[in-house]
Amino acid sequence: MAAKPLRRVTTDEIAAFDRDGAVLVRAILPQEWVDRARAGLDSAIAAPDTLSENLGTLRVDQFPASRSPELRSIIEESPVAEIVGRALESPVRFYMDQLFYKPKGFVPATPWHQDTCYYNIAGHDLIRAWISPDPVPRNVSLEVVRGSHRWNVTYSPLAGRDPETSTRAQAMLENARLDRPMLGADAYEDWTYWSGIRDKSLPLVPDIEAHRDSYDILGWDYEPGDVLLFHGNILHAALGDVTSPNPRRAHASLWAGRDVRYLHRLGQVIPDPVALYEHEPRSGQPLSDFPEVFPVRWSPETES
Ligand SMILES: O=C(O)CCC(=O)C(=O)O
Repeated sequence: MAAKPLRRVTTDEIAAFDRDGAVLVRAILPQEWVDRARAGLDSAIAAPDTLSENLGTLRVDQFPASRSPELRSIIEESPVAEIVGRALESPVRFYMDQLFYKPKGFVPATPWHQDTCYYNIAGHDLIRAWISPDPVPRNVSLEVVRGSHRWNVTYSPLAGRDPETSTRAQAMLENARLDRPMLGADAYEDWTYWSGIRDKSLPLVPDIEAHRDSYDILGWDYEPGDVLLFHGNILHAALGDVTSPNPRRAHASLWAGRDVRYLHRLGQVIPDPVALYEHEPRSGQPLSDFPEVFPVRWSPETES
């Protein structure tokens, strides 16, 4: 049985998540899970795999829980499943996780992006739980464009921009280890972000940073024990480009509620969870068609 949170997610927090697309749920994760997150992040950071990528001084790993028992326990045994399920008011299935590591010293910003286009799933009941064992003050913490989870737009993945028109994409291609995108289970052998350039129909993320006053931007001072919840379709970024005496280690898990379905995207960037490939999923299938890969981790029907 999973561990309980320090307190219930309040009705105000549930309403804020629904309205704004993000909410910082303060002081809800017991210290034991903060400590496990720290241990799991440190061991995963020390042992990169083929799905680890250095984007300048930002290190991003895909599916780190698949190789870290501590991070796996955060998915399977911690109160995180209950916290996301209560905010979504839905049974929840774990889809995938990522690690974001910015060492002490120069802490880079994370550019504005939307996660939707990076995965082969679609739906409104998508929620991200972002936790850190480090205090993350406002000047290096996450920001969202309030309400953008309801804009009903899928933007082009940042890292997948067309190298013919984007210097950022050109630089990524030059650094890529591959000369072709790997999209199936073979992506686990070696992988970079650049397969996203395959879908040229998606609009670019607007230049939010250059026009901050035109957007309703939400941000927070984060403390260990808080859980930052944000919607899977929201535009988000992290402030940075400052010097910090502390590292910034973060674990972000993506959870799916009732309406989430498989959707094969032309410009998919991140491989599917490896166990899904043998089921040969078709677009439109609900994740509940794959209970062995995506078991329900928490449900309001079984808990009051
Ligand atoms: O931690 C960060 O800087 C970025 C996090 C992020 O983009 C995400 O969790 O989707």
